[in-house]
Amino acid sequence: MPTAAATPKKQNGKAAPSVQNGRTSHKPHISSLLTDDDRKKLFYRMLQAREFDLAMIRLYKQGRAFGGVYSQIGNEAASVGSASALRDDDAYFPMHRNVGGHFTRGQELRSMLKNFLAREGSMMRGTDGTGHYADVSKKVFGNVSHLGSMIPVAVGYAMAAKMRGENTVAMTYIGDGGAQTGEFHEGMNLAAVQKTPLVLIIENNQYAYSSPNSVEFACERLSDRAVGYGCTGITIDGTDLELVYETCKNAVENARKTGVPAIIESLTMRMRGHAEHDDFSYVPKEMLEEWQKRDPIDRYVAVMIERNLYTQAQIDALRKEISDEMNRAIDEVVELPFPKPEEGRRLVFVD
Ligand SMILES: Cc1ncc(C[n+]2csc(CCOP(=O)(O)OP(=O)(O)O)c2C)c(N)n1
Repeated sequence: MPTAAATPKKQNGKAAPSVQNGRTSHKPHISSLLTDDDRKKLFYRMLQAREFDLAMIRLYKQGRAFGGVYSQIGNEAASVGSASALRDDDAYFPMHRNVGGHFTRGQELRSMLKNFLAREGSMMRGTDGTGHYADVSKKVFGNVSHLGSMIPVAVGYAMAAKMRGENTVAMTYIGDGGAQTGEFHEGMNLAAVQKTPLVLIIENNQYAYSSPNSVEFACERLSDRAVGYGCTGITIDGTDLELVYETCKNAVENARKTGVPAIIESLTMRMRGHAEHDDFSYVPKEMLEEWQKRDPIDRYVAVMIERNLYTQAQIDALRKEISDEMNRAIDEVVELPFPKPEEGRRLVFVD
């Protein structure tokens, strides 16, 4: 596993010197587990996730989105890198900042847009405007809104899969805020005692709504809790795609082999408000500027160019292609009808 030396420290809501590793002083990790083809695929998914978020933000501002728009800008490497470490038969329990993970699991753009734009025939039949859906065929089960509750659910899945003799792993996520719930503790303890192959990514993006890390927990690293449960734990830079991938891959395969769960704390910054209604004026500007230098996509663009996988012109063309396809898909989806009101009752009340 990568060592903690590559790890910036938590910030307690302030710009800390230890994370002033801009693009020049902190070289991204290059994983021997990835081929150049893999790199291109992962890069594409990060770009797709970013474009999806930007499109949803535009739609929100135009009054065409429904409910909150929770962007994952800044979290693309954490989301795509972790989900890529799973096999297709492993189970994925995403949270609200894992659009990149949805794409990685093979979720189709139009199907996601239909759900996010609450159209008839979408996975949640118009009753949801984000990712509270399960796509059983792709083993995507997400997400339980009550923070912390998805951990015991994922543990339960992993226990059942183990009883069925499947040899599969369940991966789930929690934010730095949600990591302070009782269900986090109950879930992780049960996972460790029962030796269930679970990998939990704590997405520490420095804030839970307006609460900074300093009012959330007193330990140095959230991964330090692992020793108390009897599982493995590591804190990593969540803006470094290949570091995330390799750490997660090792944790997934170790959990599969030994049944020992893992806690991986991924350090990032929430680069937008909690959702688009929130102007996040409580976040110091310097802190955002500092993290902007660590933008996961910019960092990986540099890797792509340095390794001669793409030129800047090819990357620009790729981004345009993704953006054009996003706009075409949105134009199609917004023409679709909304569901009939009675659809909202289906699967809630017995007829
Ligand atoms: C048990 C519970 N309490 C409160 C909420 C309301 N809520 C939704 S998201 C959120 C902040 C979550 O912060 P964090 O876990 O750090 O994740 P982030 O949104 O920063 O990614 C809150 C308080 C909730 N969904 N569940």
